[in-house]
Amino acid sequence: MFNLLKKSFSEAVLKITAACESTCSEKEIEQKINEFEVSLLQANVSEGVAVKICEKLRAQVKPLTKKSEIEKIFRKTFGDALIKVLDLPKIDLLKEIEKQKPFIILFVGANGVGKTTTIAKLVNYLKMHGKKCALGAADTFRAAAIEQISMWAKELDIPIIKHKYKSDPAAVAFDAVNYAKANKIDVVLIDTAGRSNTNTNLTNELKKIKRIAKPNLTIAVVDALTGNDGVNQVAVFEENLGVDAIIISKLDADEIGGGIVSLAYEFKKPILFVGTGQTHTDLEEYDKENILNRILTKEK
Ligand SMILES: Nc1nc2c(ncn2[C@@H]2O[C@H](COP(=O)(O)OP(=O)(O)O)[C@@H](O)[C@H]2O)c(=O)[nH]1
Ligand SMILES: [Mg+2]
Repeated sequence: MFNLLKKSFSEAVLKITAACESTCSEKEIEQKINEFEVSLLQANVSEGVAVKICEKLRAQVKPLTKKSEIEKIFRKTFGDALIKVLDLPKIDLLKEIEKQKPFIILFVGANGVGKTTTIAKLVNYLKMHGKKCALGAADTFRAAAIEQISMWAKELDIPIIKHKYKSDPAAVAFDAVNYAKANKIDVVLIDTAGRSNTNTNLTNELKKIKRIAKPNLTIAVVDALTGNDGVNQVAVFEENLGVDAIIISKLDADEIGGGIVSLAYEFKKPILFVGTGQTHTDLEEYDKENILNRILTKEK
């Protein structure tokens, strides 16, 4: 996990220490920090964060800094800058759910990012906390999507409200909410279709679902692997629909690593959970220290 970002960091430390005698010259420091900035960008860290981190390093690593001190300074400066970026507003989901019954969650995200799988994971989490859930299969764009979410509903043993393939997704959402009201359901999770994120039909469809279902929470699911495109995807949903929180999927498969840092920096919205696999138990609550440790832990 996060191997490229880890490597950027450990190589930057190695290169700068190798370039220095007992102390470093200003030119060497400048050159190595510039190289580090480029490697951060290559590891999907957005420009704003990379620039900030490197400014801090420039301020901390001085020409008379002892070679033996450099790794410590790099680690501390990089770690402090990252933890600041990863420190996001929080939503206490279980507490929010207590306030409103049924609590309605709308999931949006580009095609294939992991929305449906994430919904299954969240259902499992909510069930473990004693919440009664129901699903709205409002991705009516693909027949297979309705089958896929129906299989999750079966596996997790919860009700699902679905209509025919190609039917109006807003009508599915409407029925799911009414079902929940009539059946004392705590949480309704509404799946939606993802196409290209600039598709106007999809945007209008999602707006209609939102108008009709009146979700308490709109969650954008983003694939950790998409890097800067993930930032663009969320920006489009934020602009057209409004996004309250983010869930990042596929962290287990993220060999690069900067995506989560960029999403945190660009939106400063709560990241509720991270997805770490393909089964319904592969969901972790977002924990900034944990993410930081994963970034800073040396590769084996
Ligand atoms: N490795 C990994 N795969 C995931 C994760 N979440 C989803 N996937 C996989 O990504 C693919 C697309 O997921 P799906 O939920 O259908 O995406 P959707 O089109 O956004 O609904 C599936 O093969 C999932 O098993 C995750 O956290 N880790
Ligand atoms: Mg889906």
